[in-house]
Amino acid sequence: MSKQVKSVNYGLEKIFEGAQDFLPLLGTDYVEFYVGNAKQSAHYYKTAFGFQSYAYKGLETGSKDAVSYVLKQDKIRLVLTTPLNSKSPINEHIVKHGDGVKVIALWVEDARKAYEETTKRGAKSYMEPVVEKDEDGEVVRAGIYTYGETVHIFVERKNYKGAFLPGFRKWESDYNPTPVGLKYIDHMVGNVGWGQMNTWVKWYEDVMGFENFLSFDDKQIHTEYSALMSKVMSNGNGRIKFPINEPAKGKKRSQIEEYLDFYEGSGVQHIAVATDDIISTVSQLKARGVEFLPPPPQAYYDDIPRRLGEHKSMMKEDMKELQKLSIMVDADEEGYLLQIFTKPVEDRPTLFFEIIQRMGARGFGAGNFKALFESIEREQANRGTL
Ligand code: TYF
Ligand code: FE
Repeated sequence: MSKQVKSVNYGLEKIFEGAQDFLPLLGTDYVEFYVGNAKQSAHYYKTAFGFQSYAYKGLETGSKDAVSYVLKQDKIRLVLTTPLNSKSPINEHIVKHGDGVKVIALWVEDARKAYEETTKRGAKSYMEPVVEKDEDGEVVRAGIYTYGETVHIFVERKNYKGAFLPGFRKWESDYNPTPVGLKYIDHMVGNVGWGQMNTWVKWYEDVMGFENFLSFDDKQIHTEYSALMSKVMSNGNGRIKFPINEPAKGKKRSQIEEYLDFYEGSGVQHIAVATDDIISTVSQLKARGVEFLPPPPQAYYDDIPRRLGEHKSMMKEDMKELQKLSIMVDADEEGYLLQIFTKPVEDRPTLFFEIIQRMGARGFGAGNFKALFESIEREQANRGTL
């Protein structure tokens, strides 16, 4: 069992008992990336990650300045957006950050109220409430800035029966590689600059009504060369989890600093997607060319029975198979989890994906941090950025 968890606050139901949640969130609505070439990115996410064609807007639908492709796999919706001319403000985002996440959209009952409650508490406005309509009904959206240039858009779709949003049409394609078993977004992690973690922790508490659910300090998260700090923020019903990382002083450049240097600011570091069969999902992703971090050493696998502790007998997966795929295993008070991390999916060492299967555990794999960060450092050393 992991001994690295400093503070565990699993009783979220209790924290929120009695108190009114002023920002009820139903789930993640979509994640929008600003990219240099949405057509090719869409092909990558279909071919490599098993996403399905879902919706489209572009010149053919009257969208003159930008094209967006919407991809879907179970509950996950990705939107890939690219500008069609040099005047679009999307260009500035891409020039500065490279391809990356612009929008973490949150599904709400009442977008106007979500906007009012958060801006009243100090959120900086990105987009005042707008009502968009088509023959399938109407959607209300409003947005606020979070860390860096990243934004949260609140999406109210209770009076809408169309596929995605007004302005989009269904995207029919003859090319639809099979899904790989990705189910929903488990968490999305933000990297913020030196000394800014607690500012953003407080922002999520004050502005969004979130709670700090887990904390890891640099004494727990370090390797020989680098360190970082991380606090996990969760909304009231636990459906939305946003860990926030900040670099800490080490002998060499930590992966968080590397991210901040290459993204040129704070932004989304990784998107963790859940599967209920990680062996099948990861086997398919590898066969389709998704690149994962180099494997942890044998000693890491030798130590798994100790980390599993009392959950050892519960484990259904074959350890040899997990090791063959370089999947990592950790446990906490409530169960175990299986996880693995891709290499960055852009040429800049910025955004990457995590594949996670939770078998009762609600933690984030603290027992894997050291092995994971050492794998990342081997990659940094290869790039000459450690
Ligand atoms: O989300 C998490 O906390 C885990 C571990 O730079 C992690 O996935 C933490 C920091 C990091 C990479 C992974
Ligand atoms: Fe994670």
